[in-house]
Amino acid sequence: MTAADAALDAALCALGWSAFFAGQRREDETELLPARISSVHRTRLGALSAAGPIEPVLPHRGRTTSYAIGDWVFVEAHTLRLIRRLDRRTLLQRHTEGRRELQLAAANVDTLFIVTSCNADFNPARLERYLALANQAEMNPVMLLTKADTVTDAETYRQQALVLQRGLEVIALNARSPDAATILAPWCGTGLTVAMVGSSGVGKSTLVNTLAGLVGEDVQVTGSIRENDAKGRHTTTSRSLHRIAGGGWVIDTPGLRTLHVSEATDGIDTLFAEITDLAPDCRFRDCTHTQEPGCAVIAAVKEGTLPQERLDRWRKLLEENQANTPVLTGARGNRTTAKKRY
Ligand SMILES: Nc1nc2c(ncn2[C@@H]2O[C@H](COP(=O)(O)OP(=O)(O)OP(=O)(O)O)[C@@H](O)[C@H]2O)c(=O)[nH]1
Ligand SMILES: [Mg+2]
Ligand SMILES: [Zn+2]
Repeated sequence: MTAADAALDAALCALGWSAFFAGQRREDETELLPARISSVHRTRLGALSAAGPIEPVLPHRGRTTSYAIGDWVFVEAHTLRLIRRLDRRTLLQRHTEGRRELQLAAANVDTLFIVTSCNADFNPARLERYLALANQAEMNPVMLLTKADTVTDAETYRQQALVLQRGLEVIALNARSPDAATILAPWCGTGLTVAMVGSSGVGKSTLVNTLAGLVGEDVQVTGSIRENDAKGRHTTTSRSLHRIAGGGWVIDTPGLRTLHVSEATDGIDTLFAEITDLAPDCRFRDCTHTQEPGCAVIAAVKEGTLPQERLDRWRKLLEENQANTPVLTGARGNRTTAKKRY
C-alpha cells in the first residue's frame, strides 16, 4: 500500500468504514469512491468522502427516501454519480403517522443512546419500546437519563431503568455539561457511530452539541419544554450526522410523538429475557402465562421475583407487535412471522 493509499484508508476508517464494507467491493468497482450519507433532503443527498463533503448525483429514478443517514454508497469519482448502496450492518426504522412505509432513520449505527429525562418523561413502557427496537436492529442500547442536575433523586430513576433489561448500561448526566462528553467517550471513539432517540425535549440536540463541541452557526437548535408535563416542542425536524470531538459520529433525530413496534419478536425476547427464560419451566409448551396451571411465569409473579406490571407490559408489547407484523406464507405453506430484512 502506498502512503497515499494508507492516508485514504485512515480517512475512510475515521468515517466508520470497516472490513464489512470493504468486503462488498467487487473487482469492477476499484475505481469507485466510498462515501457516507450525512444528510437526506427531499431531492438531494449530502455525503462525506475521504476527501471531504460531496453531493452524490442520484441514479435515474432514484429517490432520496431509499437512503438513511449513515449509509455507505459508492460514487463515480469524476461525475459523483451514485452507483449503489452497500449492505447495512444495522438499520433503525420508524413508523410515521399515516404512512404504511417504514421511514429509514439511521444506518450502520454501533450504539443507540436512548435518551429520557429525570422528570415526567420517564416512562418504563416507552423505554421498553425503544429497547425492543434497538435489540431488533442489533444496536447496542445505552440509556441516558438527562437533567440529573435538576433533581436530587437521579439515582432512583437510574435504579428503575437498570431493571428494564439485563445488563443494560444506564447513565444519569447533565447534557449541558462538558463532562457528558467525557462520560460518553467510551462509545464515541474514532469511526464509531451513535444515534440519539427519545421523546421531544429530553435533550438529544443538547447532547449532540456537547458531544460534537458545536458552537456558533453549526449548533443544533434546542428548545424549551413545558413546565407542567416536561413535554418538548419538537424543535428538531430532520436527521443529521455530526462529527464528535473524540473521533466518532453522532446522529440527531427528531423526537417521536408515538413509537410503534413491529417485526421485533427477537428484540422483545431479548428485552424480557427473564420471562423468556422461565417459559421452558411451564407445564404446557404453548403456555400463554395468563391462567394455565403449572405456569412458571405466574409462579414468579406470586413469589414476587417478577413484577406484575412488567408481565403486563410484556403482553401488551407482544400483542402490538403481532398486530403490526405481516404474516408471511412460508415455502411449504407454513405460517411464519416476518423476520427483519435489510
Ligand atoms: N438542566 C438541564 N437542562 C437540559 C438538559 N438536557 C437538555 N436540557 C434542556 O432541555 C431543553 C430541550 O432540549 P433539546 O436538546 O432541544 O431536546 P431534544 O431532545 O433535542 O428535543 P426535540 O428536538 O424537540 O426532539 C433545552 O432547554 C435544554 O437546554 C440537562 O441535562 N440539564
Ligand atoms: Mg432536538
Ligand atoms: Zn407459563
